[in-house]
Amino acid sequence: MTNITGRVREAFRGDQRVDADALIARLDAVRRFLTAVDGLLPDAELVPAHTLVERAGTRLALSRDHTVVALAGATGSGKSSLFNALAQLELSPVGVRRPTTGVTHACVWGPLEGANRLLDWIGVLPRHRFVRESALDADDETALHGLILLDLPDFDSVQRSHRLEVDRLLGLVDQVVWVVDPQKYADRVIHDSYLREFHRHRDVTVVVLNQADRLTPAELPRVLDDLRRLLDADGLTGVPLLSTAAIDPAGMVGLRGAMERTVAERQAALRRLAGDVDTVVTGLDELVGSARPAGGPDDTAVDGLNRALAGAAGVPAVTEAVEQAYRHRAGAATGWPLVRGWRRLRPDPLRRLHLPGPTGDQTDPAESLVAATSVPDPTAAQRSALGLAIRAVADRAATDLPAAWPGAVTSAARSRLGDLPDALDRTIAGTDLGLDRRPLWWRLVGGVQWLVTLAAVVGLGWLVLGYALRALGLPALDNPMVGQVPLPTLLLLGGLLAGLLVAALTRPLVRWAARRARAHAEQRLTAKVARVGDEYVLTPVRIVLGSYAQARDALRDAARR
Ligand SMILES: Nc1nc2c(ncn2[C@@H]2O[C@H](COP(=O)(O)OP(=O)(O)OP(=O)(O)O)[C@@H](O)[C@H]2O)c(=O)[nH]1
Ligand SMILES: [Mg+2]
Repeated sequence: MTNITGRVREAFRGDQRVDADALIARLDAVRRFLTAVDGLLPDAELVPAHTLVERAGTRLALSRDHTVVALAGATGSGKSSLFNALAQLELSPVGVRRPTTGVTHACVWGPLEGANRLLDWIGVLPRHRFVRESALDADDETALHGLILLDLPDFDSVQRSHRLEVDRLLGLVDQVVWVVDPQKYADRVIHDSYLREFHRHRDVTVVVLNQADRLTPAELPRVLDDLRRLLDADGLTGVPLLSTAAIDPAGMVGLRGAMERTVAERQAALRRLAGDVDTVVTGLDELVGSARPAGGPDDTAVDGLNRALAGAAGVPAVTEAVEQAYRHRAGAATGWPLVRGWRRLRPDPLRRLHLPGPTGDQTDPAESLVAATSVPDPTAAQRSALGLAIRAVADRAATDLPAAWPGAVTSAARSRLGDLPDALDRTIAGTDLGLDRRPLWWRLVGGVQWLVTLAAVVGLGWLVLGYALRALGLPALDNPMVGQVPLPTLLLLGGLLAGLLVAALTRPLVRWAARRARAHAEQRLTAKVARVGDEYVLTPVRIVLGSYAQARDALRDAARR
């Protein structure tokens, strides 16, 4: 399985510009992904993507002209001192008591109005917002117009609330300046818990070694080299590393220059969000992978499903009844008239199952709400065979999908299981079993049977009449002879024999036609039952496979830088 997010470029992009429209397209792709997987993948896994979509939308809508830069670091590293030095005002208290800064302070270069909505969203209280704009130094500060600088509390604080505040803000700001000092620059907390986590945000990360004035000129390059080595190990190769001295204006030149470039580029917000998209896409990769989505449920599994559905729907019982009913009805129509009445007394095997119901395809089975037939309920074995067949359809459809999906496919396949028995019953009831028409040959044979019976009756009457006349001593009837046999006797015996003969000859024909009727009914029932399977089992599976394909395409688009 090749990794979709292999496409997310890991290389440090440095000066590479992020196109706002391309970023919006990537965010749209993440949104499409979320729509596609809604209800199918565990919500917990989707939280970062939802957060990103929501945050990015708000950030871009609020202001693209401002750049929010946070000064983050351990307590005492000098964040507030750098904040004040950049603002050239004592805005954020600097102290000896640790930690000093408990709430985030903001300084806005340029008019505050435009920045206020952004600061409301970021959550900096109005009393901690300052404006760096005065008539005297307006020109000096123009290079920083659009900068919103934040002085964060310490992330290694004894105060848990400080850490929570820092974590919240690090998710919202456009650029982070990590402030370390010569004593604690190698501290594990900053490297393991923070810097390493930011490796996808290298192009909006700056590291500052503050209090450089405390090092001798010989020590400074050694410490910077050591720090660079640690940053490389954190995955932050190539990020700007500066040394500063908050107490000395000359020691602020490098950082100020870096800030001016960031503000001038107006890229930090876009780069930060692009990094966020990279992170989210990489996190989602495992959920989606790059398996080719199956075209649809597998044919063999579908055949198995249709067989199991036919069994559960009682198709064999119905087709058996169709064959019996055909024989019953054909017998009643073509049998020897003298025993037809007796046949009619026996119940019709189809009527016993309350079949056929409404005939033909005109009736939509879904419209009839009550169970329509008396076809026996599926046995436990048939029910479990159906369960297994549905499972097999789901398993085969999800074979190549990543681990998060087979569960969704199986749930979809089983989602309408409870409605299946009624749907199957209605379908059986609504299927034209082909027994409504009385074939012409039944009528012909039936007519012949009536004729020969009539002949026998006439012969019998004639004979009875002759016998009665003789008994009364009246003149006998003149019986015409056919060969050696008197005509009335021939009519009676011939009629009886012919009736029996026709019945005997018709019987194999009826049996053959009954088997054909059964085969036709089986074909129709199987097709109808398969349609139910398609609607109740396969369609939900196809919908999930479609969602998978959409999610995969969307994630691929989101990965494209
Ligand atoms: N020598 C020297 N001292 C500095 C420098 N920056 C800060 N300090 C001192 O270091 C101490 C801590 O500075 P702060 O700016 O309060 O540090 P912080 O990072 O804001 O600390 P918290 O608010 O507690 O997180 C203060 O006594 C500062 O005067 C620097 O560049 N050089
Ligand atoms: Mg502080």
